[in-house]
Amino acid sequence: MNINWYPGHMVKAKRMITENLKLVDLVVEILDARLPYSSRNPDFEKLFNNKKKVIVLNKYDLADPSVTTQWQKYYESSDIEVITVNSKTGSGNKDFINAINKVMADKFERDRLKGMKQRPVKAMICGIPNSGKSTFINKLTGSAPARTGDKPGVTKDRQWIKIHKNIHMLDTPGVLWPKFDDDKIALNLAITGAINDEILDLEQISRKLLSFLTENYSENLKKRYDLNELNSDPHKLLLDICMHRNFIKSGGEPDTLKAAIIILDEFRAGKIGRISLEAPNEF
Ligand SMILES: Nc1nc2c(ncn2[C@@H]2O[C@H](COP(=O)(O)OP(=O)(O)OP(=O)(O)O)[C@@H](O)[C@H]2O)c(=O)[nH]1
Ligand SMILES: [Mg+2]
Repeated sequence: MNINWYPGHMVKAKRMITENLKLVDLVVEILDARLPYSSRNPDFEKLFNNKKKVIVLNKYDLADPSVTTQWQKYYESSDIEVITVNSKTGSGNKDFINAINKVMADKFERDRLKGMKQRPVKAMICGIPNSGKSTFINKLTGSAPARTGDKPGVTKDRQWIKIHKNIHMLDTPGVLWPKFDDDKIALNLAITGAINDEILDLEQISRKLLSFLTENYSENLKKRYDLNELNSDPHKLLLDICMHRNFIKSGGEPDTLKAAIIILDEFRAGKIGRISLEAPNEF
């Protein structure tokens, strides 16, 4: 598997993020709760090293809650403010405002001692494509100033938005990095829709997802596709799902591509269950 997706607009977006870094009080790193390691851009980690930050584990509703708790502990043990949110419902938004106020508390206090009036906090949200940055902002504002979409690369330019009475946030386009360290990271990003589907072999990605689910969430898989047993060969399992769902091409051949696309869609929509693709003890 050789997946890379680092088009020119990401290079440009990274430059924009770097330039705006000195203008903001803190960064909000939004991660996908299903893959908090693979969805953390290593370039950002370096870039934001000396910056105040809050980590948002978004799409909490799609992730395995017990694994997410482990991830929260993992970040807390490095003294990083971390919160979980579901941007579709806005659950966790209050915790987010509290986390920002906590991270900014010493600065507020310094300003107060100097007799300065409190300026609005300037935050910049950064994350990989499709992680839910714009949806999160829209839910915080209660309106829809930021464009969203169920594919990567929706936000094209930067956009300042007032999200709370004293917090302004800069929405930025999703950014990946030039080379993924290992196949597992690339695969996790591909499975969750952070990489443009058009450059992927979707049958291959789906087979890998089926192997992972067979190993880690077999009951969910059996239930969703009405299977009593799971074939240990992922290609055969894909064929079984094809047959069950009656995905047959006009010549009578099983339509494995259609099955692959549906499995990925259903996984991404949470229909197979709340599933985490990685846990902290793997790293
Ligand atoms: N289930 C669920 N879906 C979410 C959540 N947050 C965002 N989404 C969905 O994820 C998709 C991507 O959301 P966007 O807000 O456009 O993501 P983005 O990070 O702004 O993406 P780019 O602008 O492409 O970088 C949309 O289909 C959202 O509805 C969440 O917490 N839970
Ligand atoms: Mg966006």
